[in-house]
Amino acid sequence: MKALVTGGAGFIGSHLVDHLVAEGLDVVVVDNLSMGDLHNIKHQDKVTVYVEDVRNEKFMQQLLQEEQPDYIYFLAAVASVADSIERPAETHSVNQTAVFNMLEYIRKTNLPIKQFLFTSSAAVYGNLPELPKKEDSRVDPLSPYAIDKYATERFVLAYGELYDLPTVCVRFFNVYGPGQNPSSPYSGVLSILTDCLNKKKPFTLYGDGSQTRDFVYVEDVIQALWLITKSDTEHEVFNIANGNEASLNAIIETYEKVAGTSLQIKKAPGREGEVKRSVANIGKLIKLGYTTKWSLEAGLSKYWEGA
Ligand code: UD2
Repeated sequence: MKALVTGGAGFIGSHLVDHLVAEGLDVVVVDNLSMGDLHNIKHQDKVTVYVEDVRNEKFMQQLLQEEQPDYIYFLAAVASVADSIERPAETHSVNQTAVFNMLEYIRKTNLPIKQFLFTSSAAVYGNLPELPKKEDSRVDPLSPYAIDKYATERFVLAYGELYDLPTVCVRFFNVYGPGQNPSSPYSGVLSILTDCLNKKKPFTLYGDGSQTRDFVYVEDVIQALWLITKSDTEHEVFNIANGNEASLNAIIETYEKVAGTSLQIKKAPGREGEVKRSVANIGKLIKLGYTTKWSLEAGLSKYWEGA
């Protein structure tokens, strides 16, 4: 069996690649290294890596023909709401057009795939008050990023239904763990917190810290992705989260305890357009056999150990 992972040198992608290798699959990675790093992949010697952009349509078509993957995990994205607001046309070309072009090619050539998995985001839910977020909750995509993710989900599912393709979508909540790049102010807050605690740098807290998120350790995310693959599920959307709501203040307090050091905090006004509260219903995943193995405290301890 062969898997293609776009964005396979990125934070989540590289963990997935390592898992797929361990499961005995042949793995092919396409990554333009805009955020990713080949060192993130533990078993580089066992993986075929193409440093390319998923927007290179000709390249991607040739790759699909030559490699004939059974499983396709589309993780390549510009995963930043802020970037999508600053450069909507460019982020659209990655977050939607590249995915659409691949689907269209698979349809036209009848490429015999076993599963096409598209990775979307909790961003699609926007700021609506219903909690916890269920896959069939109302959506309110507010940024070009969220709109691209939602519209692409719809393409992926409609292509699945209309052309009998085995497609599935997942919505990541706040994923954290080793390998997350803390270099941008829009990087995951836990990678920034780790960096600040490690280097004794001040941490900028946006807002009063009462905003909540559903943080899920990357190993649980990989568990969820693999369960979805093994279940041969089609035409469904799954939240991938921990299912627990934690405020940023509570997270900081837990992390300080875990790290045995205190954080220097600088206060700043809350970020515009931010979601106030976020937590997922993970019932659909649980039905596939998902159990969260990493509480926030355990995940933070493990993350801190390796930091
Ligand atoms: C996450 C996703 C984003 C999008 C969004 C949808 C990540 C990294 N980002 O954004 O792509 O899907 O969900 O809702 O998963 N914060 C600070 N100081 C910092 C950095 C962050 O106080 O230096 C705060 C930030 O204002 C927010 C919280 O920490 O309230 C979490 O921030 P984040 O960027 O990790 O994730 P989020 O939920 O805003």
